[in-house]
Amino acid sequence: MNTFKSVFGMCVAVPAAISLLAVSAGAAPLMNQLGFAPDAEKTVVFPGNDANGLEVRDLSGKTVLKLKAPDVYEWDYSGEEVQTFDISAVKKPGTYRLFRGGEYVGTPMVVAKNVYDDLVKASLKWFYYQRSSMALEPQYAGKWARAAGHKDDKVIVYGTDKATGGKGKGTAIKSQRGWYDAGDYGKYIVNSGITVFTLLEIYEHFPKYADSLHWNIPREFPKYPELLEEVRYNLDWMLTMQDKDGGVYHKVSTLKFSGSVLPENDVAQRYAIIKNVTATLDFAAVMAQASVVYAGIDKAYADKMLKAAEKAYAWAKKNPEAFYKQPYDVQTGSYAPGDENGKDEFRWAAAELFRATKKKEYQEDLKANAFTANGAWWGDVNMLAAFRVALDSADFEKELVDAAKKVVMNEANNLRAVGDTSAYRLPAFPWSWNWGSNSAMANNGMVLVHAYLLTGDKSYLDGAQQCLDYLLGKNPHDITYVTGFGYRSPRNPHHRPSESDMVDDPVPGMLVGGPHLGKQDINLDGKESWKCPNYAASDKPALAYIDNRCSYATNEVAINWNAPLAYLAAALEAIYNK
Ligand code: 9MR
Repeated sequence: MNTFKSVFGMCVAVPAAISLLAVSAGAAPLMNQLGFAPDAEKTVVFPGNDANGLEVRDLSGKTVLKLKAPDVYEWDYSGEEVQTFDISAVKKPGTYRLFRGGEYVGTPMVVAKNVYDDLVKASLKWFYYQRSSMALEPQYAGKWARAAGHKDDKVIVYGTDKATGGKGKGTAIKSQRGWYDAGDYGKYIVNSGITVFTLLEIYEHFPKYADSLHWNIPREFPKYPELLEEVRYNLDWMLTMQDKDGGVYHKVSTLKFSGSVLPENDVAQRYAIIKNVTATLDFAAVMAQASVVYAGIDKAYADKMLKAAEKAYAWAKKNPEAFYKQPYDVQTGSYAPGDENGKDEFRWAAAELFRATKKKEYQEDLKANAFTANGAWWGDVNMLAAFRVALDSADFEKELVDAAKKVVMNEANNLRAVGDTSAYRLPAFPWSWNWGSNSAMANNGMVLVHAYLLTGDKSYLDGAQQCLDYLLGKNPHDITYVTGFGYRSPRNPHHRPSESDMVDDPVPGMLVGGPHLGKQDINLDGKESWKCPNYAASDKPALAYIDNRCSYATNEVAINWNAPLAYLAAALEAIYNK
């Protein structure tokens, strides 16, 4: 489809001479509340329609930039008329104030190196806060310290006990460690797959930058870089999910979601639920990737992971139709898209396994399973395969590398075209506005970073900046969507520990899901009083958000959403400040 045209068509220019009537003088600017690197693109959005230009003054009061009022454009995703200024010319590190019509508007704007370091650290530290099976000690967790929850030393294999249709007491396995997925306490292999991949990509692309950061977590493997220490906590759990025959269970969870309680108080029986092909392939892919990343620091662990990856792939080849179907008595997350075909997971696993082993058979499988234009999200991992092949081109046949590069660059070019022409300067597609829309924006940013790494063309980095700007305040709600960051941020995320710990501040560093029109958690018929008030009345996707813990569809948090936020912020820091 022609994305450029369809989205460009929504951005209607209003004739300037008629519309510039200064009807909304004094409106506050929407912008990245953490600031910008000196060489970054810097855009500021003003809702409304104001004849005044913009002045940027430094803290001595000196005007460093003066711009005329730009044309007014409408942003279809919010229905607003806005004016967007490009203030990239302000490059000197410092704190600035914006003035319109002689009045100071909004909050200060910062230009500096390392403006996102704290964000990168907090978004990674959050994975520590999500650890199951262990207590969080005050020396690491501060006021968010808590007792251990979910030991997971006796998880029952679903279907083997009487409660789930089996005959006896059930087969128990140990499935310890690992991160809670989100606001709930489930541990899901499919979602762990894309999350671990994304975190390891930070290490693969920006190892020096990753090593320069420390975020105070307990050290079990002091020789590991901190990021790899954190990721190992989840890899160890993933390894427990592989059965002897190589197949991998979909998830560990209770049958129903728990109430809003602390981990220690969610004591219902947990199950290892149903081996299937997509979980097994996602497992194979990240184990193969991790075996490459960890090889230099822990050969024995890397070998163990590679063996597990090959065994998983072999199981998947024997069971290509074994798709996950949520049993009638299980209500926790399903992580199974309706249109499942397994091709994208096979593609990704084959790409990772070929890089890790150089065995011909994996490359042959990859050649027989052409890239598509889809991804990246948990439900379609095609783009992860494309990233791998496009950026590790030395290993793969040229034909495959060209195909992978084409997929990444097409997506990046479509995004860039939208970013440059949309009223908000946001590279988003109509289908980006879904459950977890904020992660779609972060994943779009990741595509743009990969395009930059492939070409060195800064315009892709500008596109990635636009994605991060949106998440950090350049949005109609004028908030950063990350807890604890910026002037205004979510206070009431759908996150059981934050809801039940009696600490006023939510756990910091969490990216909430973000606006969309799915309305799954709205009390539409008036009969489900536990659901949310109607926050989506206007039918504009970018507005459909509520900072209320009732909103599991817009205000939950999740590991696969934080990981691309961390990647995007880390990439911009590492690239601009190298
Ligand atoms: O991120 C998932 C989203 O794409 C789905 O539409 C939604 C409904 O199935 O589920 C989301 O994932 C949730 C998971 O099922 C359970 N843990 C919380 C996740 C974030 O809301």
